[in-house]
Amino acid sequence: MRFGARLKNEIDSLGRECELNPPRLQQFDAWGRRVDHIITCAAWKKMKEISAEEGLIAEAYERRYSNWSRVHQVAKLYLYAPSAGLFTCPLAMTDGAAKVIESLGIPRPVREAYANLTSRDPRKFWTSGQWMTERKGGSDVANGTETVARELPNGTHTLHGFKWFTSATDADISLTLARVVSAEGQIEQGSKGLSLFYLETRDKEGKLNGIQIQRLKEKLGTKQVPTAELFLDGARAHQISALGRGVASIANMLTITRIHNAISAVGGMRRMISMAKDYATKRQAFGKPLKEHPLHMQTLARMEVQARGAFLLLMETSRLLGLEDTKMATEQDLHMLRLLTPVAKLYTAKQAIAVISEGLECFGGQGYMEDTGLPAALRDVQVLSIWEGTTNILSLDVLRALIKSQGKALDAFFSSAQAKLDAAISLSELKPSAQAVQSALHKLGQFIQKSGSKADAEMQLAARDLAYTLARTYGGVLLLEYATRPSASATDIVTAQRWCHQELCPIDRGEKAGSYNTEAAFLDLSLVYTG
Ligand code: UCC
Ligand code: FAD
Repeated sequence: MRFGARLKNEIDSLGRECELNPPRLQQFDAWGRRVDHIITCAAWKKMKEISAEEGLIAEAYERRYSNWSRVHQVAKLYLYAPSAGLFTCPLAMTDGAAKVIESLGIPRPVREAYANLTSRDPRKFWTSGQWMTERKGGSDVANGTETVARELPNGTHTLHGFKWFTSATDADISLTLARVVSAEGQIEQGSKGLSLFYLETRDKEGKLNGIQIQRLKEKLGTKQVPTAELFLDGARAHQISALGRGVASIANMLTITRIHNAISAVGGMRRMISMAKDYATKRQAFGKPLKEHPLHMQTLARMEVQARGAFLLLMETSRLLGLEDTKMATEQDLHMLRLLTPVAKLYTAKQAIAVISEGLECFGGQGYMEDTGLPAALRDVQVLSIWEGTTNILSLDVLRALIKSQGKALDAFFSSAQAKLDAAISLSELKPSAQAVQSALHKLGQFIQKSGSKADAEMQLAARDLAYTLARTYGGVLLLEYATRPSASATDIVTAQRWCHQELCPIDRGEKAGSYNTEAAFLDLSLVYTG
């Protein structure tokens, strides 16, 4: 109640102010000295204070509600995100940095940082960046990273390189990747050459730590967030992972930020649907409110089903993360968390883009008008399928998770799905939907059995359809489970039924169409480039 009131009475208008007063870069002071100062509006600064006061990061680390602390935090962030003026972006990375530091045992050089990242005191609270992308590539980090780290006699390092995308660059600290130069002056290429570094962006006097801000990015959306190109020219940094374990060590950050991405996707859908619902009660067309036009209601109902399924995917992933946080997760939970994180990120991002685009249309021409604030929602949502790993990269990450677990992640998926489906099968109104999911799972199982003989390149061709199949079947499973509660409403049942009416197993269609073999790959290439 209290937080809801704060969102309505204070945070929502601050978020709008962030949109209207984007950050700018002051590169020189009046005397021509290079200062590289990112100027943000008062509302953006206030968001930082509010984030601390509300414990938007702290909640997950204080563990007041044991394994449910994460769900509590995610629920709060879900309410906060659509009003946050994109302050959710630095919060995601702050949460990710805290998780990485915690998982490394909170080593001495980052003890104070950890305390600040997880503080409820606005005077102490720090935010973090996540600098992984360089000019040569953001997906292929192993080959794209050119930044080098030179060791100093005291064991710290200086970083030298160029970071092509750095969001919320006004952050207090950042985690970043670099290649350590050996005593012989050698560096190792590829993933094994990358180590993880912690740095503070400014010193105690506020001077940048060996960093030049080249420029702020001119972006389609997320204009509230300063996103910069950075030249690291001797930035002092602490190596916090073992040598060559940079990617594996920052993976915890990726898990957290990808879940935050899903929070924003689902929160964004919910906000747009709420506004469109309200508008439909007020706007008249053809002599009656839009609400009374069945075709318009069908449009909104379809958006609603997508948002509800996405919400459960998000919350289930968060529940699993809460178990992992508190070391209460079973082996099955850990496999499910690893698998559902990329699935939830990639799928909810695509759903949100579609739902929010449809949502703008629900307002007719007004949906296209800047002063309604609606177009910003569409601009901002578009990034959710790009940053923190594109749809294809996350689909390949799903494959990575499956392969690395040697089948255990899929076993976990099938047994978890089946356990949740059992109750639905016994209810007559849900039985056909549960059977549709079971049939999709069966076809998925058949595909997996056959895929043992597939070459790596063929499996890559199947990766996106595989990820979509996991998202749709598991979304169905969760909606069915929800609809079998004794207190389930009639609309909970209809939601589950309608979700299960969509194509649940794209991998089966793709397989039958012969989409995953070398001939199909050749045809794709010629289709795109010939004629
Ligand atoms: O975009 C960014 C910030 C935007 C602003 C913040 C928004 C937050 C949302 C807020 C909403 C409002 S930051 C940049 C994000 N960049 C990416 O996401 C990179 C995309 N590329 C990938 O994800 C790739 O898959 C890579 C870079 C992770 C692949 O790297 P490698 O080196 O080719 O991968 P390897 O060799 O397969 O994996 C190296 C190790 C392995 O562990 P070991 O060595 O123990 O076998 C992998 O199992 O890392 C492990 N690993 C993982 N572990 C790789 N990925 C993962 C994973 N996802 N989870 C666990
Ligand atoms: P590329 O890797 O060049 O990808 C181009 C296309 O090729 C994509 O569609 C991709 O899916 C596809 N592709 C690539 N490889 C494969 C493959 N093997 N198989 C199939 N398809 C493939 N990065 C940070 O590190 N920190 C930040 O704070 C940050 N902030 C950002 C803010 C914004 C607003 C944006 C837009 C980006 C930000 N990024 C940040 C960068 C972001 O993470 C990368 O842009 C993203 O990971 C993609 O990398 P790329 O741009 O190099 O695209």
